[in-house]
Amino acid sequence: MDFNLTEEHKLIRANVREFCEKYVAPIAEVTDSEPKFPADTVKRLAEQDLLGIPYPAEYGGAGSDYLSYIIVIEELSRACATTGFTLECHTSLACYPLFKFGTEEQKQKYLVPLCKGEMLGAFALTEPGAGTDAAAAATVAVKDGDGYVLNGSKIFISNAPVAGVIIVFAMTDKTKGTKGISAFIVPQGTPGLIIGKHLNKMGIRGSLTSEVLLKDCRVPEKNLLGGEGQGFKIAMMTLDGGRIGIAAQALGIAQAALDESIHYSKERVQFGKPIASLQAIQWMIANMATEVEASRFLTYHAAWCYDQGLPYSKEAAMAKLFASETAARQTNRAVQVHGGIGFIKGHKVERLYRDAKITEIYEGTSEVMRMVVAGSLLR
Ligand code: COS
Repeated sequence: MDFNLTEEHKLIRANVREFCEKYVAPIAEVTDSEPKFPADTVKRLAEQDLLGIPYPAEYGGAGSDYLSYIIVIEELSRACATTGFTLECHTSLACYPLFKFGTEEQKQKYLVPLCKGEMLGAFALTEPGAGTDAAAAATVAVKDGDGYVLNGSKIFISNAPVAGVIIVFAMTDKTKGTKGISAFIVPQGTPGLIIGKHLNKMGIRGSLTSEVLLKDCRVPEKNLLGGEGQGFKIAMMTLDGGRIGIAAQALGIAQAALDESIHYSKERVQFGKPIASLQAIQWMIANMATEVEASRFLTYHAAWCYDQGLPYSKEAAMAKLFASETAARQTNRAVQVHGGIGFIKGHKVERLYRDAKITEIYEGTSEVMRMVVAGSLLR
């Protein structure tokens, strides 16, 4: 067993860290406070060939492995959780279903421009009445001649306002439950596709999240992704990979909380000495570092399973569960180490504290992660 990263992985981390120091960290505060979508950073990521990291070069990707992609998300999120998530949502939730289930024509038309960074992608599954119970979708797609007409509403759809294409899930046969859901490729600008209200979030504030409304939105039959009734399986498989991405985002946030706490505790003097010399602080730092390292092992292991072609649904759920709860705990501790200053707007740990929360919720809550883990152990 070798716990070392390869030279290639180390190089990717070093390059992305340099990129973050130059372009991401300096605008992270403004990205959060205004809030402002980091459009220039996304352009720069595209120039660095980072918008389709784990997909083959023939589809415009970088042809790297999943672990490389996970390291990039971790490093971006360490500097700015909004930026890490924007890339994760695009790569895991929009590109993956096209790569895995798309026809060659669909890949050429949509996956290639997504991976080249000519447009961003989004994934529209959640509805006001169908969150954790994803199979309760009320959005319908009715076959009409050589196409489908979609009607319904989606909520909490990240990247939707800036996406060139959205993967939309809708019921084609309500009588069949999970087997009645289908996935559709809906390009921005399709009549009847309406980007609704922008949602004002607690954290990852620079990422754009909105409602998506479908009003007699007609797509051609060739925009059906996979077969009719394949939608739930496509969504679940897509989310399995996405959960490793969110684990990496949480890992980056937790690492940043640890970095800030180490730095501050060495500088801050109380009782005539740096607070790092106090056992209360040392124990907090030791606990933080241990849990961050455990998150990293779980997350990299899940990515390794993906790369080896092994099952990774349970591993992804464990990684996301542990890394997201670790991020929430560590950012809380980081604010505690900082005291009053950590509670003030504009301080990095105040932002990290808010950014961490969503990792316990999206792409499957911690409760769903426990269901997936228990389901795989007890079946
Ligand atoms: N990969 C492939 N297929 C999967 C799968 C996976 N990871 N998970 C479930 N399936 C299949 C099952 O095999 C089953 O197929 P069969 O009927 O052929 O056996 C089918 O999907 C239904 O599975 P199940 O009965 O487990 O579905 P449930 O409705 O009980 O849902 C949970 C299970 C709660 C785990 C699922 O709905 C879920 O993950 N919800 C959270 C959704 C989510 O993450 N939302 C966030 C949206 S993006 S921010």
